[in-house]
Amino acid sequence: MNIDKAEVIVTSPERNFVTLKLTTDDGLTGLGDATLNGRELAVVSYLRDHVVPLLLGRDAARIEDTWQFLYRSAYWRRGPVTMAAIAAVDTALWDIKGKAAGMPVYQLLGGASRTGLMAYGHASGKTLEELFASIRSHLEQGYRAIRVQTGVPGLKSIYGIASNATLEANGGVRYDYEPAQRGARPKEEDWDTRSYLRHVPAVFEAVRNEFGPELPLLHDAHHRLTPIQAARLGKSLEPYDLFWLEDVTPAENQEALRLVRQHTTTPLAIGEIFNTVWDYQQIIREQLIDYVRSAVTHTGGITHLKKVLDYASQYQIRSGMHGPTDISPVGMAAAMHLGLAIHNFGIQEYMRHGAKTDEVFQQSFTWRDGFLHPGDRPGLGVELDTDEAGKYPYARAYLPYNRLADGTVHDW
Ligand code: GCO
Ligand code: MG
Repeated sequence: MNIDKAEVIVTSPERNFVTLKLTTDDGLTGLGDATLNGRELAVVSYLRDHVVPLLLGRDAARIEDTWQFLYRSAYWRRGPVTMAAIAAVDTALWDIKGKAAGMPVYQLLGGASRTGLMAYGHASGKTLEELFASIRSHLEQGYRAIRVQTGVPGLKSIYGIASNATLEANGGVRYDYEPAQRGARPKEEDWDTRSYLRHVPAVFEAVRNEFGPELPLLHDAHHRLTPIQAARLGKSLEPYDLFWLEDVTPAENQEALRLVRQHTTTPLAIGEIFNTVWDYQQIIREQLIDYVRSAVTHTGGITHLKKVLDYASQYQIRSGMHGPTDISPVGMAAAMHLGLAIHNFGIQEYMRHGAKTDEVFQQSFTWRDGFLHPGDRPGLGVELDTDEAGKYPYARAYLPYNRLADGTVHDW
């Protein structure tokens, strides 16, 4: 079962996706997600120019060996581009192994540890009224856990809050949150931490008053705070019993989380921009977080993320895999198989892809009563329609960024 063909497919139904498709000499195919939002073509080149030539003729059954070969032989380790490329190869090989065995990937990972994966969706609104409407609409869609993002008085636009500007920029397609915007330059947004810190606890109080104590609520600070500001936010949100508070500080500085932890019992989630176990080494060992946020797509695939999560499980730290729409249906399927199999599953982020994306990627997962299941087709359960994919060429798109009132570039 050798790899006979390796294709990198770029398609942009509603947003850009990069998919690696491997075909073996006995005709099995496997898919891997290599999408790196806003920097997609760097991974395309890494794969096409450097990895594909190495894959041809390799034994498709040797997943661990291929992972180690790609990681170690490059010499230049880690980083989002490298790890997204390795992830795509790894995921495609798991897909092939599942098809060869006639089993869904979760069976190969040890079988199901639960009947379904609780998922959270993104509710947002510039005003309380819009936010409540968004929460209600998510509850109607079946969500049993909800991320709450809010506008802040005095700020024009904040990443993560659906707005009319995004609607226009994306040709009238409404998203639950702001995707990378198509265009030649990133959109500039504004930020003011003091207003944010004053406003957010009041919003959570209002949400709890309206929706009661049971509903699990999450919030993403998107790396915008200093450690002491993060500590204050965690403390001020304690009365509202958050499921988690996400990315409170830019976590390249793992030590910063110690200070946050000393001051608050609000559970912390981190890791959507991490790409190896080394990014987690200290924060897991010192129990500075409660949830691992990495996506299979950005963390070296199923093989590597499973190792991170097994390490985390020794400290009762659970998974909370990244799942916005910039994770393709292939990456989402990989997350669902892994999440179903591991013992320390926590929650899965999930938002629906658009109708065009669902035509390009034929999927077999189910979404019932707030729970996801990857389905029981052999492999990942996703197929790519290359004719459909070909209808949507790559469209340049950038994530936005922030400036403070005095013009300083800020974390966004
Ligand atoms: C989340 C994230 C996303 C990221 C996006 C970047 O928690 O879902 O913060 O909104 O910003 O995936 O590409
Ligand atoms: Mg996030």
